Amino acid sequence: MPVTITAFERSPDGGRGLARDTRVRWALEEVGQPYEVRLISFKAMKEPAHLAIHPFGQIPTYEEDGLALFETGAIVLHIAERHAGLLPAETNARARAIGWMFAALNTVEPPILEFTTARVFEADKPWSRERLPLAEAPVHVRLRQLSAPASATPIGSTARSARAI
Ligand SMILES: N[C@@H](CCC(=O)N[C@@H](CS)C(=O)NCC(=O)O)C(=O)O
Repeated sequence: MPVTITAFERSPDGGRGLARDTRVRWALEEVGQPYEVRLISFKAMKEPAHLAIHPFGQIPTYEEDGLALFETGAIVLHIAERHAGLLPAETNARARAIGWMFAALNTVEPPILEFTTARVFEADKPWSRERLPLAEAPVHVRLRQLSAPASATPIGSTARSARAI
């Protein structure tokens, strides 16, 4: 059974990666794994067939040989564990790389999501002008921290180790 992922049927780019399916497509393409994409409507995402593979009724999902996964972090980790090239082989370097995956999802993404919500989806609200700078500031904090030399070194060395496999 080929790998099949789901993506939005209706999105500005026609379900070709603007949403979180980007992460899964990127990982699959990095390791050279062919995959099929099942485009899904907002209505179908909340129906039993899709809820059986994604309890929150979202995209993306990942299906392969009887295995169904949801959550991009879990899917990307699964791909990285089954194919060489995305994670370093050395135990400590691998643990550090996985740590950065969790950081991306749990520490970096939330403030960006908060800001995106304020900027895009709440732009018409009466309190938007006051809220926007409050939502933007934490994004700058995270980006500054990521740009600082202390964190740039582990990111760089992890990337180099991964490429060296
Ligand atoms: N934490 C989840 C988030 C999944 C998610 O929010 N998916 C969005 C598209 S990027 C979605 O399906 N939104 C529609 C909805 O929640 O109804 C992951 O990383 O997979």
